[in-house]
Amino acid sequence: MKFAKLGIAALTSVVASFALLGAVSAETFRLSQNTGNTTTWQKGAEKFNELLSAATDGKMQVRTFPNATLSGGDQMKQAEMVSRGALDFVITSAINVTPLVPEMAVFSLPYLYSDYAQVDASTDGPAGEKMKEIMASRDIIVLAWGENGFREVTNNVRPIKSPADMKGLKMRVAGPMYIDVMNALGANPQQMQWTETFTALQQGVVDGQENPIGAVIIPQRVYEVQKYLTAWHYSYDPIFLGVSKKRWDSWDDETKAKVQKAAVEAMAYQKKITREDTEKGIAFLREKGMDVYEPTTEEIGAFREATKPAFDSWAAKVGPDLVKTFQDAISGS
Ligand code: X2X
Repeated sequence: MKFAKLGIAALTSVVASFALLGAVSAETFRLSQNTGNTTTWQKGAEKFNELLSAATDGKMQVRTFPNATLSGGDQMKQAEMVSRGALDFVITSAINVTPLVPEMAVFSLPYLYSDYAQVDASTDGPAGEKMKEIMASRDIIVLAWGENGFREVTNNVRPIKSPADMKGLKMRVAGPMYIDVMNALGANPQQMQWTETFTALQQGVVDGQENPIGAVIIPQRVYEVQKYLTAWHYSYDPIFLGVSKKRWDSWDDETKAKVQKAAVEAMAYQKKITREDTEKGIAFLREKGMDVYEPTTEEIGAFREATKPAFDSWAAKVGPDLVKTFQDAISGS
């Protein structure tokens, strides 16, 4: 009897120490993303955690911090933090990385892309690989491309059907290239953190903004504070799931393979739900009371023409060879 009790006690303590060991060897990594906790970015991040912890029997966990809280709400600073190893993972969009890696602006050059087939031909081919190399040289390992999407313009003043309609509108933008694009259209751009934009729109500090429908406008309820939307598809914005080189280099090949696989699957899922939500998006926004305008091919041509000075100056900045790599992928699609 006594022995049996002792046996159970010993067993319990062995089990407890194993549990403890397990707990000690489990590691939680930090992932920053700069949209709210309802977006497809967040869902992609949560999927990544789910897949990675399943692949490692719970030994690797990823905690996601939305709204760029780890960089004090500064969406551009996340890339710099990942680059120096102050953050493990990041999900962010191309434009936010341009202060550190100007070449990332190539994706979002105005009217570079017309459709998803062209996008996929570049992210999944040599153009996407080239960008991964450039990012790795700045100590950010891009594990997989995901999608923010084609950015559409919204405002509270009037329907936008031509470049002239943009004149004088106070537009919130995320990054430097979009300032030049808005200036080319005669608007009055202002760079602002995404986390501050909803209130700025609500209070009329700015008249409008531009963001993708499925990934951001719907989940962050932009329709509650904006009347007009024009689906002008003026700029495509990818997101990526990246890891600091410092962290990446600390892992053995087996761990790297698990992280890579979880990232690729999580971003494929994120891209899929983003496209689904975007497809249903215009009908949804109309239901919510937005006045949605879908420009004709000629009208799109006029926007393309008007934004060409910004295309040219940024193409020069990112480098003609890189632009050509992208254009080749697009024309081959
Ligand atoms: O700030 C934006 O507009 C957003 C959320 O789309 C980006 O991060 C670029």
